[in-house]
Amino acid sequence: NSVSADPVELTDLHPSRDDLLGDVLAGLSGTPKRLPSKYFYDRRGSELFEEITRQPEYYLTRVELALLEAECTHIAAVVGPRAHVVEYGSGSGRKTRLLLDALQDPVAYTPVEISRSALVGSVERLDREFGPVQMLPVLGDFTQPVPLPEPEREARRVLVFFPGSTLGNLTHTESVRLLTAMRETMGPRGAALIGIDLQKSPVLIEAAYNDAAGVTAAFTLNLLVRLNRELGANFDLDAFRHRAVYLPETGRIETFIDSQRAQTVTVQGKAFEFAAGEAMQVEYSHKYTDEGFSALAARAGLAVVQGWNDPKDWFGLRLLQP
Ligand code: AVJ
Repeated sequence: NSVSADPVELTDLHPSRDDLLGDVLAGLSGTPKRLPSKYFYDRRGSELFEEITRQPEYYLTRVELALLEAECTHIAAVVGPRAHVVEYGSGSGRKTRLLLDALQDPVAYTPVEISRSALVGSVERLDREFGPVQMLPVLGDFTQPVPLPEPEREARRVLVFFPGSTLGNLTHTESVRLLTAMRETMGPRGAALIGIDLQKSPVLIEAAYNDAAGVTAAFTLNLLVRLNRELGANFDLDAFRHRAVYLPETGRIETFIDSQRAQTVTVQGKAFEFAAGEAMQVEYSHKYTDEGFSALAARAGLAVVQGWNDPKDWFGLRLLQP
């Protein structure tokens, strides 16, 4: 299943059009209607996400980058030499650069990323910058089992890197399943470095998902643009609106696409009725407490062995081991 793509070999496990269609038809048939957030990341969606990270309200990326920069020497000391770094949802690879730079003699780098354009772009840049690190990219959905490519040089341990609080997009049940799969991937001597957005003032959290410039709204609605293009759906972009609310009781942002009027949308000949004001659920972004995150990890057989927070305790990095 590998195709050669100069200069590095790419394992192509990209979800097929049938996967997308099946997930969308199932999601639109449910009550409430739902669409999976992993489908946000087509070429345009990955670009819009990068633009979100530059918005003043979206503190997550800025704070995590500063935290990584401040702590990467300590992190590298705990991880030790000759790691095979496996990153889930690697995106642009900006955080990867800091980590690979700090680690002692990393052997290989396996980004697992669903956006072809983001993956190819980041691997080309990192390959130029980190010559001795073997690039073993996997194009695919990290919530599905991913066969780990074998580096030419033997690694001392696998380090799974999962920054960005992307774990927060999964339900707790899905998170435990993913963390369990991660434990399998890393093996008994492995470790995982996970970025988590911490619970804080609801005003700050809600602002991060409702930026004034409307970039997050464009990012959310781009999902409908994608379905129109790739599945021949007929979502009227002017008749749907982005809405994100933080629920302190569940510690999560819930993002909806609201139908502005009663309307019918057709996807591959199947009609779906939307009522006026009907909310379609498109994303969760969970925010964590220390206890809550440790409990999730424990359910997957993983222990938090070290943690680092930024000075305001807005964002954390946690090192997990079996
Ligand atoms: C990339 C998954 C971390 O949930 O904060 C940003 C995605 N969605 N704004 C997040 C996102 C809306 C982001 N992650």
